[in-house]
Amino acid sequence: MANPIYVLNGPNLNRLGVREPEIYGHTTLREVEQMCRKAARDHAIEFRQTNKEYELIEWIHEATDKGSGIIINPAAFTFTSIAVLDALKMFPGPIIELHISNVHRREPYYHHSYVSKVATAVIAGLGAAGYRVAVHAMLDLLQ
Ligand code: DHK
Repeated sequence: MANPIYVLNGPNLNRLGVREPEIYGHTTLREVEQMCRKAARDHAIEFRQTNKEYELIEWIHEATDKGSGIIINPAAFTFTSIAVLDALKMFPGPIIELHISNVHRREPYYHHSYVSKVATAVIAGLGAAGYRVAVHAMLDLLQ
């Protein structure tokens, strides 16, 4: 069995479905998880969300020891956390940075991503469907 793909989600994403639906849509995080598992077929997925920066960092460390790829929506930590960047620098496999919205069309404080410095690829603006695209892309990268 291949090592799992870690799908990691940062702060406020637990509120998907009711959080600014005009931006993030009506799909819930649970539905996103189901979408990822369906897209991954028989490849193992670790799907997690946290509002705690330290916990996201610890999960990146866990993925470094046990995972094959990381798909990460760091949410607001994207733009603020050098600690998340430093953790991702240790990951030897492919990293896909994911945003539901097109952050580059939004407020200027969403325009600079620390995570993009280490990401293999960035997906932004596809809505929740971006997670499915990211899983398919990750499976290709892991071939
Ligand atoms: C999610 C968030 O919570 C915001 O902080 C980002 C990102 C955008 C998203 O589009 O998935 O700016």
